[in-house]
Amino acid sequence: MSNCAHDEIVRKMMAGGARLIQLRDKDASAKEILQAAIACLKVTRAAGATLIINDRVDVALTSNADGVHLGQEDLGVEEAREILGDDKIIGISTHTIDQFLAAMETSANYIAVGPVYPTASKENPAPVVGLDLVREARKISDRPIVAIGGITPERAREVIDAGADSVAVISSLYPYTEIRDFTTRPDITGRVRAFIDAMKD
Ligand code: 3NM
Repeated sequence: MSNCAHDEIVRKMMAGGARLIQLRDKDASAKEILQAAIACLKVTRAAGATLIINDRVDVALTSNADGVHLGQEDLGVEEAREILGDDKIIGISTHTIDQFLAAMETSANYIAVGPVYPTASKENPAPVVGLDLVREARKISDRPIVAIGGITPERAREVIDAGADSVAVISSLYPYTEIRDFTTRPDITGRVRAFIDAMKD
């Protein structure tokens, strides 16, 4: 997806009400992802929103992003903390209760749980954890929980009711095929709004 304008997508998301955005582009080169991070940060900073970088602590550091999101295979939370400092947001993905418990022993600012539903956006995703892992995680932790994987506006309410504080979404905002095809112009702003409406108390 490295040929699309990430900052333009960020602008559209923010227009719909998104306040915490993760830059994730597994196909981008180091140069492309750093350039994208700098461009996206201009947009989020101007509006007081938050931008974190997926996987890449080096890119988060050099772009002075607001933080980084780590997978189980990435640098550890405390290693990232040492590099980025106490003021940055560090989140980590977990796929089992044992991984969640391990994440609670770290200084992670939030813990992601997933995939809650089947997802096509990730290569080799972990087995679907369902709402049960969200509920279990909520019972044992006050740490912000982010649910991820296959979440749609229709499903968002039950995810929040299960105990998630927020949801992380890719394909329901802009299917990968649509975003590469600039003729279809997905309504990213409208889709973000639909999520926020669905999750209102
Ligand atoms: N991480 P969509 S699921 C990036 O379980 C990612 O940790 C997951 O995309 C995890 O909203 C996932 O299209 C993909 O399902 C989320």
